[in-house]
Amino acid sequence: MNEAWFSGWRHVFKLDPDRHISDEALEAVCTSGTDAIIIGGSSGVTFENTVDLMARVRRYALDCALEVSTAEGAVPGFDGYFVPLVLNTGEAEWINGRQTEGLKEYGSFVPWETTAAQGYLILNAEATAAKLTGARTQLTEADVVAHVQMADRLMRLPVVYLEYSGRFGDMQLVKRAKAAAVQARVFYGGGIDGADKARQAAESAHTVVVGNAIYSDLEAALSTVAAVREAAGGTIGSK
Ligand code: 1GP
Repeated sequence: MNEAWFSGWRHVFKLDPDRHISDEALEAVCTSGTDAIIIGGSSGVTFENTVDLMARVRRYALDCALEVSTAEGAVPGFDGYFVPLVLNTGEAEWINGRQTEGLKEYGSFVPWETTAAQGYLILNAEATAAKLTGARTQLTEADVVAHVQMADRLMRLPVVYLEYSGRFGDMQLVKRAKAAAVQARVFYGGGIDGADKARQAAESAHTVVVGNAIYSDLEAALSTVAAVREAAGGTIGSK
């Protein structure tokens, strides 16, 4: 396991700059005991809405990272940066095209010590990110393991992200991905709508990401923090 700045994260809330969250809800999320906030979204992300949300999260003492999906939305001042590479697309634009375009413009400003690539496997065909990137979501277990080996062993990416955004995924597949990863941290996100699914995800991946539930059922979203902590053996922040 790598010792990167995010290596202790077990539970993460992901906030979308393009969606409204009240001050009260944001306070509840940021003081919930979660390890970190990731700010990111698949559409409607701008410099302005990203800065605005970062400034609001900054009132609280927890890590706040940006998932950089567009060069325009690359805002300075975060504790860390993730750059997604979509591994299961046939469109090179989403693997290295947009990333190198962004680096041509902003490469000299990148805080490399706190910037990490995420190897994304998008597995829900209905997810906005899957449609946007032309992801090949119908992967067998052998396909997933091969993608993890490519990301983890060949490319030595520090994160493999199994993304089911909007739908709860196949935990057996997630467990196989985690077992195949030697140095990468396996993130899981998608469809966690309460404690039970959060626990299952925590038993399958290193890091559990909860997004949509924050907006649809805040209490259920908050209950995922303790569920992940319990599945992790009482310590959030452990590996
Ligand atoms: C989205 O993986 C995250 O990028 C979380 O997914 O919104 O379905 O919780 P949900």
